[in-house]
Amino acid sequence: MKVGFVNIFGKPNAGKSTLLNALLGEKLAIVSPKVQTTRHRIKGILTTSDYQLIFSDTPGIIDPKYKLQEKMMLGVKSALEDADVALLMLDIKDNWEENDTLFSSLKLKVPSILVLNKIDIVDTVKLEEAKKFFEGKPYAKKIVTISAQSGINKKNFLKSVLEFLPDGEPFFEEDQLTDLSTRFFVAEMVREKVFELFADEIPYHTTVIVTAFQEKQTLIKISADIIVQRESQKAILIGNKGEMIKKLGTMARAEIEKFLDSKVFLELFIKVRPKWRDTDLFLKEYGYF
Ligand SMILES: Nc1nc2c(ncn2[C@@H]2O[C@H](COP(=O)(O)OP(=O)(O)OP(=O)(O)O)[C@@H](O)[C@H]2O)c(=O)[nH]1
Ligand SMILES: [Mg+2]
Repeated sequence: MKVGFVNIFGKPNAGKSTLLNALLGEKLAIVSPKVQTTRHRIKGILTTSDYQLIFSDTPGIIDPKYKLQEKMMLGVKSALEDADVALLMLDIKDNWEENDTLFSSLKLKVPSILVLNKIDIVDTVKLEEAKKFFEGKPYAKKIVTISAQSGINKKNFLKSVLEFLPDGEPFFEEDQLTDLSTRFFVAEMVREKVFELFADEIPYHTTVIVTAFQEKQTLIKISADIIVQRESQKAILIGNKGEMIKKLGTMARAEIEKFLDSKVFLELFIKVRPKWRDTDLFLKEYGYF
């Protein structure tokens, strides 16, 4: 049996989370058109009788400016350390030189595959140019071109990955999909809607934590805190006569019900915690280790 950690790296917005979801056939990681959506390393496990692949989605690599971002980069670091194969992913429309510099700086000792994503938005000429640019780079043992959003040829994709993996014993039970809790994914779904509904600094000053999760007879009752840094942000989240928080709740609930396959009662509370992004105690409380 082929077994190994297949960790996805790249700049923010490359499409890493979209790829993880496509590979797993399940929406595990939240996705948004804004940068720095993912803040944690998220494992997605794919097991058959022939292999167990433990994929990891990671936060987009950045130069951290505050403590939350430092914690985000710790998730990247741990994934760099235990990868058996690295998937180095970029948005084909992004700057190739910049990505080249980033991928070289990772100094990977394990085989890595260059994944050119979003090929649906370029013509074949551009695609060939990109392939030529990356061909022969030491970190590009192989080049794979995909559109993670329109759907990938999973069989082909996995074939490229399996080539580089060792034989081994599985680490996880065959029906285990991830190593993170349901509460984590629920909080993420609320956070995804914050990314969708609000602009500017709001998504970046916000986090979400589930504070109660009770399975009742006919539904699941969930309470979550939405944490912001300032009173003015709380007012924006609430909106005129509460219309924004209501909209947020409705959208998040729909997503959570799909994920849990159950009716859900969702209660949201907004809390102001000045400078939570730079305060160790808050970061820990909100799940950023
Ligand atoms: N056109 C197109 N858009 C894509 C493709 N893959 C992802 N996207 C979009 O690109 C944006 C970013 O996707 P994500 O999966 O959130 O990117 P990410 O690399 O996880 O980003 P961070 O979590 O911020 O590091 C989203 O709007 C996706 O819908 C693709 O193949 N084609
Ligand atoms: Mg992501």
